[in-house]
Amino acid sequence: MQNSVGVAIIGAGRMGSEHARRLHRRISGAHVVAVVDIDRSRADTVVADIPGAEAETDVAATLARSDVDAIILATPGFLHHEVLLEALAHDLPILCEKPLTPDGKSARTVLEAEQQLGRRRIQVGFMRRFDRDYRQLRARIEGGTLGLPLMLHCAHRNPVAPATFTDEMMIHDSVVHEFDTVRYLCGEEISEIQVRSGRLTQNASGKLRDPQQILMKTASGVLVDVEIFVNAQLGYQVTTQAVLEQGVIDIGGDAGALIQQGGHWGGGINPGFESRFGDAFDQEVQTWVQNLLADRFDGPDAWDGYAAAVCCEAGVKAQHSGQAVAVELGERPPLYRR
Ligand code: ISE
Repeated sequence: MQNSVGVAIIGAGRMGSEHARRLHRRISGAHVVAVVDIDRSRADTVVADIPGAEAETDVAATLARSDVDAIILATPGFLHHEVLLEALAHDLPILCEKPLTPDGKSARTVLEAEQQLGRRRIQVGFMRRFDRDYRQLRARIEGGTLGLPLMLHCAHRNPVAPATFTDEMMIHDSVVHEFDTVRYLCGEEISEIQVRSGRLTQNASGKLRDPQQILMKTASGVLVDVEIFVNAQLGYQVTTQAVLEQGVIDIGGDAGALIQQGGHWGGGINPGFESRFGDAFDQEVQTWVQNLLADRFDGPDAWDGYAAAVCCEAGVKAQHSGQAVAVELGERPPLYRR
Protein backbone atom coordinates (compact mmCIF):
# COMPACT_ATOMS: atom_id res chain seq x y z
CA MET A 1 0.00 0.00 0.00
CA GLN A 2 1.22 3.55 -0.79
CA ASN A 3 1.43 6.31 1.81
CA SER A 4 -2.27 7.15 1.62
CA VAL A 5 -5.02 4.53 1.83
CA GLY A 6 -7.84 4.96 -0.73
CA VAL A 7 -11.07 4.27 1.14
CA ALA A 8 -14.57 3.60 -0.22
CA ILE A 9 -17.42 4.28 2.19
CA ILE A 10 -20.34 1.92 1.66
CA GLY A 11 -23.56 3.52 2.90
CA ALA A 12 -24.14 7.29 3.03
CA GLY A 13 -26.46 7.38 6.04
CA ARG A 14 -25.74 8.85 9.48
CA MET A 15 -22.58 6.84 10.19
CA GLY A 16 -21.30 6.64 6.61
CA SER A 17 -21.47 10.40 6.09
CA GLU A 18 -19.84 10.99 9.51
CA HIS A 19 -16.98 8.65 8.60
CA ALA A 20 -16.53 10.28 5.17
CA ARG A 21 -16.23 13.73 6.76
CA ARG A 22 -13.96 12.37 9.49
CA LEU A 23 -11.61 10.75 6.96
CA HIS A 24 -11.49 13.87 4.82
CA ARG A 25 -11.00 16.41 7.61
CA ARG A 26 -9.29 14.75 10.54
CA ILE A 27 -7.57 11.52 9.56
CA SER A 28 -4.09 11.45 8.09
CA GLY A 29 -2.79 8.73 5.80
CA ALA A 30 -6.10 8.08 4.02
CA HIS A 31 -8.40 9.69 1.46
CA VAL A 32 -11.98 9.03 0.38
CA VAL A 33 -12.15 7.75 -3.20
CA ALA A 34 -15.84 6.81 -3.35
CA VAL A 35 -19.08 6.96 -1.40
CA VAL A 36 -21.66 4.34 -2.36
CA ASP A 37 -25.38 4.38 -1.69
CA ILE A 38 -28.35 2.94 -3.58
CA ASP A 39 -29.82 6.42 -3.23
CA ARG A 40 -27.46 8.38 -5.47
CA SER A 41 -28.55 11.76 -4.12
CA ARG A 42 -27.32 10.80 -0.63
CA ALA A 43 -23.91 9.80 -2.00
CA ASP A 44 -23.81 13.02 -4.07
CA THR A 45 -24.47 15.13 -0.98
CA VAL A 46 -21.61 13.51 0.92
CA VAL A 47 -19.01 13.77 -1.87
CA ALA A 48 -19.96 17.39 -2.63
CA ASP A 49 -17.66 18.49 0.22
CA ILE A 50 -14.86 16.01 -0.56
CA PRO A 51 -12.76 16.90 -3.62
CA GLY A 52 -11.65 13.83 -5.58
CA ALA A 53 -14.30 11.51 -4.11
CA GLU A 54 -16.91 10.04 -6.44
CA ALA A 55 -20.53 9.09 -5.78
CA GLU A 56 -21.36 5.49 -6.72
CA THR A 57 -24.46 3.29 -6.54
CA ASP A 58 -22.92 -0.10 -7.37
CA VAL A 59 -21.10 -1.85 -4.52
CA ALA A 60 -19.57 -4.65 -6.61
CA ALA A 61 -18.14 -2.21 -9.18
CA THR A 62 -16.71 -0.03 -6.41
CA LEU A 63 -15.01 -2.96 -4.66
CA ALA A 64 -13.35 -3.85 -7.98
CA ARG A 65 -11.86 -0.36 -8.50
CA SER A 66 -8.07 -0.34 -8.52
CA ASP A 67 -7.91 2.84 -6.38
CA VAL A 68 -9.95 1.26 -3.56
CA ASP A 69 -7.49 -0.08 -0.97
CA ALA A 70 -9.95 -0.52 1.91
CA ILE A 71 -13.62 0.00 2.80
CA ILE A 72 -15.70 1.33 5.65
CA LEU A 73 -18.98 -0.57 5.73
CA ALA A 74 -21.73 1.60 7.17
CA THR A 75 -24.96 0.21 5.71
CA PRO A 76 -27.59 -1.19 8.12
CA GLY A 77 -26.38 -4.45 9.74
CA PHE A 78 -28.77 -6.75 7.86
CA LEU A 79 -27.03 -5.73 4.59
CA HIS A 80 -23.48 -6.46 5.80
CA HIS A 81 -23.14 -10.18 5.06
CA GLU A 82 -22.98 -10.09 1.26
CA VAL A 83 -20.71 -7.03 1.12
CA LEU A 84 -18.33 -8.55 3.68
CA LEU A 85 -17.97 -11.74 1.64
CA GLU A 86 -17.44 -9.79 -1.57
CA ALA A 87 -14.86 -7.46 0.01
CA LEU A 88 -13.01 -10.48 1.47
CA ALA A 89 -12.99 -12.04 -2.00
CA HIS A 90 -11.06 -8.91 -3.12
CA ASP A 91 -8.83 -9.29 -0.03
CA LEU A 92 -9.76 -5.77 1.06
CA PRO A 93 -9.37 -4.54 4.65
CA ILE A 94 -12.75 -3.61 6.11
CA LEU A 95 -13.80 -1.39 8.98
CA CYS A 96 -17.30 -2.77 9.55
CA GLU A 97 -19.75 -0.75 11.62
CA LYS A 98 -21.48 -2.85 14.27
CA PRO A 99 -23.13 -5.30 14.11
CA LEU A 100 -20.87 -7.57 12.04
CA THR A 101 -24.01 -9.44 10.91
CA PRO A 102 -27.33 -9.86 12.72
CA ASP A 103 -26.93 -13.51 13.78
CA GLY A 104 -24.35 -16.11 14.74
CA LYS A 105 -24.85 -18.33 11.69
CA SER A 106 -24.13 -15.61 9.10
CA ALA A 107 -21.27 -14.27 11.24
CA ARG A 108 -19.73 -17.78 11.21
CA THR A 109 -19.63 -17.83 7.41
CA VAL A 110 -17.77 -14.51 7.51
CA LEU A 111 -15.26 -15.98 9.99
CA GLU A 112 -14.80 -18.94 7.67
CA ALA A 113 -14.18 -16.76 4.59
CA GLU A 114 -11.65 -14.69 6.52
CA GLN A 115 -9.85 -17.78 7.80
CA GLN A 116 -9.41 -18.92 4.21
CA LEU A 117 -7.47 -15.72 3.55
CA GLY A 118 -5.26 -16.66 6.49
CA ARG A 119 -5.17 -13.16 7.99
CA ARG A 120 -7.53 -10.79 9.73
CA ARG A 121 -9.06 -8.24 7.36
CA ILE A 122 -12.15 -7.19 9.32
CA GLN A 123 -12.14 -4.71 12.19
CA VAL A 124 -15.56 -4.25 13.81
CA GLY A 125 -16.64 -0.72 14.76
CA PHE A 126 -16.83 -1.18 18.50
CA MET A 127 -15.62 2.38 19.08
CA ARG A 128 -15.93 2.26 22.87
CA ARG A 129 -12.66 0.29 22.89
CA PHE A 130 -11.00 3.52 21.71
CA ASP A 131 -12.62 5.71 24.38
CA ARG A 132 -10.15 7.00 26.98
CA ASP A 133 -12.38 6.08 29.95
CA TYR A 134 -12.97 2.51 28.80
CA ARG A 135 -9.24 2.06 28.11
CA GLN A 136 -8.36 3.31 31.58
CA LEU A 137 -10.93 1.07 33.22
CA ARG A 138 -9.69 -1.98 31.36
CA ALA A 139 -6.06 -1.16 32.26
CA ARG A 140 -7.07 -0.82 35.94
CA ILE A 141 -8.92 -4.13 35.92
CA GLU A 142 -6.03 -5.87 34.15
CA GLY A 143 -3.47 -4.25 36.46
CA GLY A 144 -5.12 -6.08 39.34
CA THR A 145 -4.32 -3.55 42.10
CA LEU A 146 -7.99 -3.42 43.14
CA GLY A 147 -8.39 -7.18 43.01
CA LEU A 148 -10.77 -9.09 40.76
CA PRO A 149 -13.85 -7.54 39.16
CA LEU A 150 -17.08 -8.75 40.78
CA MET A 151 -19.84 -6.71 39.18
CA LEU A 152 -20.45 -4.12 36.45
CA HIS A 153 -23.40 -1.72 36.62
CA CYS A 154 -23.98 -0.10 33.23
CA ALA A 155 -26.39 2.56 32.02
CA HIS A 156 -27.00 3.25 28.32
CA ARG A 157 -29.40 6.13 27.72
CA ASN A 158 -30.42 7.75 24.44
CA PRO A 159 -32.46 10.96 24.37
CA VAL A 160 -35.15 9.64 22.03
CA ALA A 161 -35.54 6.65 19.71
CA PRO A 162 -37.11 6.81 16.24
CA ALA A 163 -40.74 5.62 16.03
CA THR A 164 -39.50 2.58 14.06
CA PHE A 165 -37.29 1.35 16.93
CA THR A 166 -38.23 -2.14 18.19
CA ASP A 167 -37.41 -4.32 21.21
CA GLU A 168 -35.04 -6.35 19.02
CA MET A 169 -33.23 -3.17 17.97
CA MET A 170 -32.66 -2.34 21.65
CA ILE A 171 -30.48 -5.47 21.65
CA HIS A 172 -28.97 -5.42 18.13
CA ASP A 173 -28.36 -1.67 17.85
CA SER A 174 -27.81 -0.56 21.42
CA VAL A 175 -26.93 -3.35 23.90
CA VAL A 176 -24.57 -4.87 21.30
CA HIS A 177 -22.11 -2.23 22.58
CA GLU A 178 -22.37 -3.55 26.15
CA PHE A 179 -21.93 -7.14 24.94
CA ASP A 180 -18.63 -6.03 23.47
CA THR A 181 -17.51 -3.79 26.34
CA VAL A 182 -18.22 -6.48 28.93
CA ARG A 183 -16.04 -8.92 26.96
CA TYR A 184 -13.40 -6.21 26.49
CA LEU A 185 -13.32 -5.12 30.14
CA CYS A 186 -13.45 -8.59 31.67
CA GLY A 187 -11.22 -10.29 29.06
CA GLU A 188 -13.57 -13.27 28.82
CA GLU A 189 -16.76 -14.44 27.19
CA ILE A 190 -20.33 -13.85 28.36
CA SER A 191 -21.98 -17.13 29.34
CA GLU A 192 -25.58 -16.17 30.14
CA ILE A 193 -28.07 -13.38 29.36
CA GLN A 194 -31.46 -12.50 30.83
CA VAL A 195 -33.80 -9.58 30.04
CA ARG A 196 -36.39 -7.99 32.32
CA SER A 197 -38.83 -5.16 31.89
CA GLY A 198 -41.04 -3.46 34.47
CA ARG A 199 -42.72 -0.06 34.47
CA LEU A 200 -42.41 1.48 31.01
CA THR A 201 -41.96 5.12 30.06
CA GLN A 202 -44.88 6.89 28.41
CA ASN A 203 -42.38 8.58 26.08
CA ALA A 204 -41.76 5.50 23.90
CA SER A 205 -43.73 4.98 20.72
CA GLY A 206 -45.74 1.93 19.71
CA LYS A 207 -45.09 -1.34 21.42
CA LEU A 208 -41.52 -0.60 22.47
CA ARG A 209 -40.75 -1.85 25.99
CA ASP A 210 -38.54 0.94 27.26
CA PRO A 211 -36.52 0.82 29.51
CA GLN A 212 -35.26 -2.75 29.86
CA GLN A 213 -32.76 -4.38 32.16
CA ILE A 214 -30.22 -6.82 30.75
CA LEU A 215 -28.53 -9.18 33.19
CA MET A 216 -25.40 -11.08 32.20
CA LYS A 217 -22.90 -13.45 33.74
CA THR A 218 -19.39 -13.93 32.39
CA ALA A 219 -17.54 -17.25 32.19
CA SER A 220 -15.76 -16.66 35.53
CA GLY A 221 -18.90 -15.32 37.26
CA VAL A 222 -18.77 -11.50 36.97
CA LEU A 223 -22.37 -10.24 37.24
CA VAL A 224 -23.46 -7.41 34.94
CA ASP A 225 -26.61 -5.30 34.83
CA VAL A 226 -27.41 -2.86 32.02
CA GLU A 227 -30.15 -0.25 32.01
CA ILE A 228 -31.03 0.31 28.36
CA PHE A 229 -33.31 3.33 28.07
CA VAL A 230 -33.64 4.73 24.57
CA ASN A 231 -36.20 7.49 25.29
CA ALA A 232 -34.53 8.86 28.41
CA GLN A 233 -35.16 12.47 27.29
CA LEU A 234 -32.26 13.95 29.25
CA GLY A 235 -29.53 13.47 26.61
CA TYR A 236 -27.00 10.76 25.72
CA GLN A 237 -25.36 8.95 28.64
CA VAL A 238 -23.23 5.83 28.75
CA THR A 239 -21.74 4.97 32.13
CA THR A 240 -20.17 1.98 33.86
CA GLN A 241 -19.50 1.35 37.51
CA ALA A 242 -17.07 -1.50 38.13
CA VAL A 243 -17.11 -3.12 41.57
CA LEU A 244 -13.82 -4.85 42.39
CA GLU A 245 -12.64 -6.65 45.51
CA GLN A 246 -10.75 -3.60 46.77
CA GLY A 247 -12.68 -0.64 45.33
CA VAL A 248 -15.14 0.86 42.88
CA ILE A 249 -14.41 2.67 39.60
CA ASP A 250 -16.90 4.90 37.76
CA ILE A 251 -16.51 5.98 34.13
CA GLY A 252 -18.56 7.90 31.59
CA GLY A 253 -19.80 10.90 33.60
CA ASP A 254 -20.05 14.13 31.62
CA ALA A 255 -17.07 16.09 32.85
CA GLY A 256 -17.40 19.39 30.99
CA ALA A 257 -17.37 22.85 32.55
CA LEU A 258 -19.38 23.43 35.72
CA ILE A 259 -21.22 26.72 35.26
CA GLN A 260 -22.70 28.81 38.08
CA GLN A 261 -25.04 31.53 36.92
CA GLY A 262 -28.27 33.28 37.96
CA GLY A 263 -28.86 31.23 41.10
CA HIS A 264 -28.15 27.89 39.40
CA TRP A 265 -25.20 25.60 38.89
CA GLY A 266 -24.71 22.83 36.38
CA GLY A 267 -23.15 21.53 33.19
CA GLY A 268 -24.15 19.96 29.89
CA ILE A 269 -25.13 16.41 28.90
CA ASN A 270 -24.00 15.13 25.50
CA PRO A 271 -26.80 15.29 22.93
CA GLY A 272 -25.84 12.13 21.02
CA PHE A 273 -23.26 9.42 20.40
CA GLU A 274 -21.44 11.54 17.82
CA SER A 275 -20.32 13.99 20.51
CA ARG A 276 -20.01 11.50 23.39
CA PHE A 277 -17.80 9.17 21.37
CA GLY A 278 -16.40 11.66 18.82
CA ASP A 279 -12.80 11.30 20.01
CA ALA A 280 -13.15 7.52 20.20
CA PHE A 281 -14.40 7.37 16.58
CA ASP A 282 -11.45 9.52 15.44
CA GLN A 283 -9.03 7.34 17.36
CA GLU A 284 -10.62 4.17 15.98
CA VAL A 285 -10.34 5.27 12.34
CA GLN A 286 -6.85 6.82 12.70
CA THR A 287 -5.51 3.64 14.35
CA TRP A 288 -7.10 1.50 11.64
CA VAL A 289 -5.41 3.59 8.92
CA GLN A 290 -2.02 3.54 10.67
CA ASN A 291 -2.25 -0.22 11.06
CA LEU A 292 -3.12 -0.64 7.38
CA LEU A 293 -0.09 1.43 6.35
CA ALA A 294 2.12 -0.64 8.63
CA ASP A 295 0.46 -3.92 7.52
CA ARG A 296 -0.56 -4.82 11.12
CA PHE A 297 -3.86 -5.71 12.72
CA ASP A 298 -4.90 -4.58 16.16
CA GLY A 299 -8.51 -3.94 17.14
CA PRO A 300 -11.85 -5.65 17.65
CA ASP A 301 -11.84 -8.44 15.06
CA ALA A 302 -14.41 -10.65 13.35
CA TRP A 303 -14.42 -13.05 16.34
CA ASP A 304 -15.47 -10.12 18.56
CA GLY A 305 -18.19 -9.32 16.00
CA TYR A 306 -19.29 -12.97 15.95
CA ALA A 307 -19.38 -13.20 19.77
CA ALA A 308 -21.53 -10.05 19.95
CA ALA A 309 -23.87 -11.44 17.24
CA VAL A 310 -24.37 -14.65 19.25
CA CYS A 311 -25.03 -12.55 22.39
CA CYS A 312 -27.61 -10.50 20.46
CA GLU A 313 -29.40 -13.67 19.38
CA ALA A 314 -29.43 -14.90 22.98
CA GLY A 315 -30.58 -11.46 24.15
CA VAL A 316 -33.58 -11.44 21.80
CA LYS A 317 -34.48 -15.00 22.89
CA ALA A 318 -34.25 -13.85 26.50
CA GLN A 319 -36.54 -10.88 25.75
CA HIS A 320 -39.19 -13.32 24.52
CA SER A 321 -38.83 -16.00 27.20
CA GLY A 322 -37.96 -13.92 30.27
CA GLN A 323 -35.54 -16.77 31.15
CA ALA A 324 -31.73 -16.78 31.33
CA VAL A 325 -30.36 -17.94 27.96
CA ALA A 326 -26.95 -19.61 27.64
CA VAL A 327 -24.45 -18.15 25.14
CA GLU A 328 -22.73 -20.91 23.14
CA LEU A 329 -19.84 -19.69 20.98
CA GLY A 330 -17.91 -22.86 20.18
CA GLU A 331 -14.13 -22.86 20.00
CA ARG A 332 -12.16 -19.75 19.02
CA PRO A 333 -10.25 -20.55 15.80
CA PRO A 334 -6.44 -20.09 15.92
CA LEU A 335 -6.56 -16.97 13.67
CA TYR A 336 -8.41 -15.14 16.44
CA ARG A 337 -6.39 -16.30 19.47
CA ARG A 338 -4.27 -13.60 21.14
C1 ISE B 1 -26.81 3.53 17.78
O1 ISE B 1 -26.83 2.76 16.59
C2 ISE B 1 -25.46 3.46 18.40
O2 ISE B 1 -24.57 2.76 17.99
C3 ISE B 1 -25.36 4.21 19.66
O3 ISE B 1 -24.06 4.14 20.20
C4 ISE B 1 -26.36 3.66 20.65
O4 ISE B 1 -26.31 4.41 21.83
C5 ISE B 1 -27.77 3.72 20.08
O5 ISE B 1 -28.66 3.14 21.00
C6 ISE B 1 -27.84 2.97 18.76
O6 ISE B 1 -29.13 3.08 18.20
